[in-house]
Amino acid sequence: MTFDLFADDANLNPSLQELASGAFLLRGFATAASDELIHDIKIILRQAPLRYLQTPGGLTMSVAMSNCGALGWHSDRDGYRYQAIDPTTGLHWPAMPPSFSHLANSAALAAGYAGFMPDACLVNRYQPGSKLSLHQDQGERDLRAPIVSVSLGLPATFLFGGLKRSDKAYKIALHSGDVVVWGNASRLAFHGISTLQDGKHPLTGRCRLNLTFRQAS
Ligand code: MD6
Ligand code: FE
Repeated sequence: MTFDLFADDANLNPSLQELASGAFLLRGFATAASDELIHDIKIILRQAPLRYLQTPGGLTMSVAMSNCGALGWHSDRDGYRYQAIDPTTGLHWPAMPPSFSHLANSAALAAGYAGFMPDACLVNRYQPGSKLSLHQDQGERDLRAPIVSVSLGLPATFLFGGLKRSDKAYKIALHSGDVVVWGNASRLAFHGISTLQDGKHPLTGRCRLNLTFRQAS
């Protein structure tokens, strides 16, 4: 029998991988909940349809976005911000379903962040050819809270860099059900998603859906 030095303390949860200080990958953490999440995403997108936002520089993003929760993330020529009203419908964003807040809270806890109470959830849809350039998530008022990001459907390559845009970015394959929790020393790390490859997934068809939870206010 081999004696595993680290079995008892360093990694109690074998599906928890530390990507960098404060950033964790929980492989398959959302798999059991994924049918319920997809069901709830469909309801949200009927009330707040996916749309292609403009960057402050005037480019149209290739990832289609919507939101649920008290606040939604928005971008246009005037910049990035959180707002309570969906500019497409003029209504409040749909409420965050309990399936979402429960999953986000338990994933954060599993990564060592107790008491995570998201008030904003960005729903991202990537179709083949979509990508998200390297960026920092920094519009949230309190940077002590982590971000929780859930992948559903087609796989994607997550780019994870450092605190400077020029830092080398590592590539991490994200599959359906994987959750990334991101805080503390990594909270302002640059990150992005490489161009999505074509494929078909039983849960989503020809796309990847991503839920990104924040404590924005
Ligand atoms: C995505 N995710 O996975 C985009 N941000 O589609 C993000 O931009 C992200 O996964 C902060 C923390 C984790 C993330
Ligand atoms: Fe991000």
